[in-house]
Amino acid sequence: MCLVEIPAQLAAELTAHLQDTKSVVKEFVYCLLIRGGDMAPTLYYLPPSPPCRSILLLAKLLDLELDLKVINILEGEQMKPEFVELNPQHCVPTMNDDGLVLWESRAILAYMAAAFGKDDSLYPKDIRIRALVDQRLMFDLGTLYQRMAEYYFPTMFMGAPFDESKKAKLSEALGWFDAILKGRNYAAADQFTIADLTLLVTLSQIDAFGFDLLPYARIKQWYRRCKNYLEPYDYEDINGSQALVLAQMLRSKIEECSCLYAQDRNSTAAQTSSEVVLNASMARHAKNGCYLIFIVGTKEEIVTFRFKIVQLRPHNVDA
Ligand SMILES: N[C@@H](CCC(=O)N[C@@H](CS)C(=O)NCC(=O)O)C(=O)O
Repeated sequence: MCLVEIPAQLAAELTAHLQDTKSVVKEFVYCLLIRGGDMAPTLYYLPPSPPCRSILLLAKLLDLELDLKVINILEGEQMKPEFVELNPQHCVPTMNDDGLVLWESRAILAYMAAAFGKDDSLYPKDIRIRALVDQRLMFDLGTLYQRMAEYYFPTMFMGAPFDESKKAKLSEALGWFDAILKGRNYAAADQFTIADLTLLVTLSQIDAFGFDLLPYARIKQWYRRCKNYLEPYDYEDINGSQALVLAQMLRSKIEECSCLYAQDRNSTAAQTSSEVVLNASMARHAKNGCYLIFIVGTKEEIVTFRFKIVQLRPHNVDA
């Protein structure tokens, strides 16, 4: 149970007051005190989701109890009417703190640090430092995380081939982040802030996906420093191991696509450019660009499309 701290003078006044009050009134006052301190914010989340991981890490740092509710987005649970009613954008993490419903992980981080921080070190009140923290939070949201997602997620979720231009965009963003870190131990302030937290979750995911971080010396030092700082706060359990879960999903998808590719190359060789019927899964991958295809039949529905494979592109996998 989370206890409310009552200043000593108020406690003394309350006790004195309760002593000459009837017991029914006493119970009412006790009730109010206990309820006020007992409501842990609810977090709707899924453990491997990177933005959810940042919220869990901050809760650990703040020693804040959360009422955790898993929403399995891989099973479409976020589309259940009661969740959409709460968050029309149906994404996790979503927090409900006594009726204040928030989503967008970086907004949740800012709220949690301001509302539950013992001091302002994680989200400084000094407006010039806070401006830098906010800029880094937005850099992560709109640039670094975004570019990581654009490069890896089409492959991880749909088996699309990697796009080299997206890789170059991610390298560019990492270069900017490396430059931001020039002369700094942490991303925005002299100490660890929520800017480091969200950037760390993104960076650890990029690392787990196998991106080469060697060219980014400052990032590598900062990465080590932040991991050391968070190690006593269940960093590995909450973030490190879950980043590997997504990396494994990516690897499995790559293997699945390579199999499809090999399987199809064989059938093409056997049938030497005769017509083939693609099943639904193959058709989906074909649509995602694994094959150059030539449609020779007419459409009834996707599973009965008839394609003539005229050329197979090398499967573009680099992780
Ligand atoms: N920018 C958001 C991203 C939230 C997001 O895209 N969450 C994903 C899981 S990582 C999700 O809930 N997807 C399911 C959906 O949007 O329906 C944040 O940082 O909170």
